[in-house]
Order: sequence, then structure tokens, then C-alpha cells
Amino acid sequence: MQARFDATVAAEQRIEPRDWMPEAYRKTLVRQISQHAHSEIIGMQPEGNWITRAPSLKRKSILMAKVQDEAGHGLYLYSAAETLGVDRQDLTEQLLAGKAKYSSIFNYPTPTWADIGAIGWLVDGAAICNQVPLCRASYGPYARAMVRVCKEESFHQRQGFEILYELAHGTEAQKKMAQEAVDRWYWPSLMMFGPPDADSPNSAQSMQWKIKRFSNDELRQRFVDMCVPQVEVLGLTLPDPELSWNPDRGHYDFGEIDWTEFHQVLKGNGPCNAQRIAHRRKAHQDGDWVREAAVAHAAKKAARTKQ
Ligand code: FAQ
Repeated sequence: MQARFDATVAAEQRIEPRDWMPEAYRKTLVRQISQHAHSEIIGMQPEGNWITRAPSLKRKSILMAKVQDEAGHGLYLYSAAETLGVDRQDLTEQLLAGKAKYSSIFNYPTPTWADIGAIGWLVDGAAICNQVPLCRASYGPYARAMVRVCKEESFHQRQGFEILYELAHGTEAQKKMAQEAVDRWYWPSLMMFGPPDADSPNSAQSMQWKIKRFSNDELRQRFVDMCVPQVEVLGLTLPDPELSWNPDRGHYDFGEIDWTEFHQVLKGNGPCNAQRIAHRRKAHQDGDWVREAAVAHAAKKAARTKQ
């Protein structure tokens, strides 16, 4: 069985839910996919915060669609996790209990409308860099989910870029607001790729299993290289004085990331960790009656078909 699994992975074919798989492979997938699902669900909050305050009806409808897409990604990913034999309710309970991880990036606040532009451009931009290679992940349901998710993320990224472009080419105050939002989100978006390779306990095995195709640092570098020309088009700057083209490496060199901040956010001490979980708990409680009604409806329907 192990030999067949290894051969399937080596041949770039997909492992499907009914195939035999090593227990550690299954566990790693549940860990990564559920964290990813939680990120999408918690990730609705920083932007949802601006739906009622979007500056025009057009912006409001675009933002509503984007946040709704994120809910869809979350549900899609929970379904992919369920193909590995876990229960969505258990995953949700772990999140509500504050035991499950989700991306550090969603623990930062969105004080201005420009933050919505910065999230779209930087956060969705980083998500695309990280997730496009996951479309080739060895586990079929995860890889297929990523194809659709990435298509939607690229629309999200462009809408964020466009918000920032408009602001950066508006009044002085608007340009300042755009620059400040980029300054706030740039470093946390670099942390989305995870710890440096030397401190990433899961990378080597996940790459061997072809779940991850590139290391955290490789994808982070790709993202920095992508941001530099784009920020020039925006007419803004990135808040890193050490950013410079390195012709020998063929990449941009960049400054040191504040890993203490990253670990603090992971420990629950980021600016919005407590608020995000409290909000998610309340939303879950507020949805109790919907779940009860759905169960009652299903029971009624089942009883009717038996008659
Ligand atoms: N935040 O050994 P590694 C989105 C944890 S995009 C929190 O390197 P791995 C779209 C890691 O889980 C955001 N925790 O781990 C959107 C591990 O903990 P564990 C979500 C982090 O798995 C946009 C430990 O550190 N995207 O939602 C972070 O090989 C806009 C050691 O790290 C994904 O989840 C972090 N930043 O690599 C939505 C993509 N980084 O479990 C709304 C799929 C690391 O051992 C608005 N995931 N950790 O206790 C992945 O590609 C990988 O899981 C990585 C981490 C690259 C995130």
C-alpha cells in the first residue's frame, strides 16, 4: 500500500479520498486544509467591517461579493477536509475554543477604506502566490478546490489594486491614506508565507509528499519580486529601506521580518485575535436557530418520504 502511494505521488498523480494514505499524510492535510478553511472564514471579518461604509454602491456590491466568495472558499475547504474523515462540527468547535490556528494576517485592524485596497492587493496577492502551486497538490479534493479559489482570488487582487490606484491618484489626503494602509499591511503579508525555511517544521515532509511545491521562503521571495513593479505603477512605496535589486540572485533583497511579532500573533496576542474569535462565537450562536431549523426540516422531510 505504501509503495502504491509513493508511486502515485512520484508519478504526479492524485491521491483520492478512498485511496490508502499514510496516517501522517492524512493528519497533515487535515491540519493545513482546516487552518486554511478557518482563515477564509475569519478572513471575512476585517473586510466585512467596511461593507456598510463602502464609499459607493458599486464598491459596496463588489465588497459584498468578495466577502461572500471568502465564505464560499471556507465551506469548500471544510468539505475537502471532510473527505479525510473529520467532522466539520469538530473543526468549528476547535476554532471557537481558540484551539485552531488560522492565518496571522486576519488579526490586524482595518481602520480606513484604503485598508480594503491593501488587503485585496497584498493579502489576496500573497494568497495567490501561495495557492497557485497548491492547485498541483497531491491530494485531489484540495488541489481541485484551489483551482476555483485561485480564480476568484485573482479578481479580488485586482479589485484591491484598483482601489489603491484610485486613492493614490486622488487628493493628497487620499494618497496618504493609501500609503499608510500599504505601510500597515506589507510586513504582515510577508508573514503569511510562514516561518523561515530553517524554522518550518512541516515543510520538508509536505514537499516530499508534494502537498507543498515550494518552500515558505521561495514563495515569499516570489511575492516581494511581484510587489515591487506593482507598487511603482500605484505610485506608492513599500515600507522597507533595505529593498534593492540583487543582479547576482536575480531577485530583490529585502529587510529582516519581525518574527517576534509573528509569534506573538500566533500565540493570540495580535491586535485583533480576541475580537475575531469573540465575533465568530457570537455569529455561531446567532446561527443556532438556522441549524435547528435545518435539522427539523430534514427530519420532517425524511418522515414524509417514509410514509
Ligand atoms: N499564520 O511548518 P510551517 C486566505 C503555522 S489566505 C498562522 O511552515 P506549513 C485568503 C503553521 O500552521 C491565508 N499560522 O507550516 C483570503 C504551523 O503550525 P502547526 C490562508 C501560521 O503548514 C484573502 C507552524 O506555523 N492560506 O485565507 C502561519 O508547512 C483575503 C509552522 O509553520 C493558507 O492557509 C501564518 N501566517 O506552512 C481570505 C494556505 N504560517 O499546524 C480573506 C495554505 C505558519 O504545526 C481575505 N497553507 N503558521 O501548529 C499553507 O500553504 C501552509 O499551511 C503555510 C504554512 C505556508 C501557511
